Amino acid sequence: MDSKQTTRLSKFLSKHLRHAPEEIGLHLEPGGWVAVADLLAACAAHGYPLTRDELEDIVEDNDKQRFAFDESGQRLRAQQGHSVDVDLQLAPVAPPAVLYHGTAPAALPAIRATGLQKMSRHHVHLTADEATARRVGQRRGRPVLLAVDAAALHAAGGVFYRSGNWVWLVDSVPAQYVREMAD
Ligand code: HQG
Repeated sequence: MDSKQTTRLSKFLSKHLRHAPEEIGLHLEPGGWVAVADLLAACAAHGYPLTRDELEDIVEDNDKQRFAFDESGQRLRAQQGHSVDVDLQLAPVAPPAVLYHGTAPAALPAIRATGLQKMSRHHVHLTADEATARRVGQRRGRPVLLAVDAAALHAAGGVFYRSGNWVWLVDSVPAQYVREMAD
């Protein structure tokens, strides 16, 4: 499979495992899982046929490790990024002292006023490394890098989760924990 096809399939999987499972007749189980057999059948029925081996390659090669099989290999899920109501069954973890978030200049006034909000997703997404946060911000033009005082928010009762692909997830970050970093 060439990289164009892989990207096309990966986007299709992201869409349906994170946002619109019903659109192709899937239902996410607790944890966000779907049976691989059901997923392959649904993909084929909607114009995205792929084999189990091709799915394994997509999961393995994905640049952000967006998908993961369960231990049996019979179920797949998106590791994070959902907008559908799903309990990923992650355990709360103490975060590193500082986490980062990349955003766009246009979002800054609202973030200054109301902190980081999850918007259409299930959680606010944070990362432990600045470079990744910068890349996330770049999707919307010039990136603005924000540092989050995760230790203080955690101490104040903020509950943090870490997805299997090392994205840090939290319900919201009140403005007093957000610091704007210089370019
Ligand atoms: C902003 C991609 C106004 C927030 C990426 C962001 C990431 C506010 C946007 C993952 C706000 C939401 C998630 C507030 C936050 N007022 N705007 N109070 N609080 N925002 O896409 O974090 O390729 O839902 O800064 O790489 O950008 O899909 O979140 O700009 O890991 O795997 O509202 O999605 O990964 O945008 O990105 P998003 P995000 P994938």
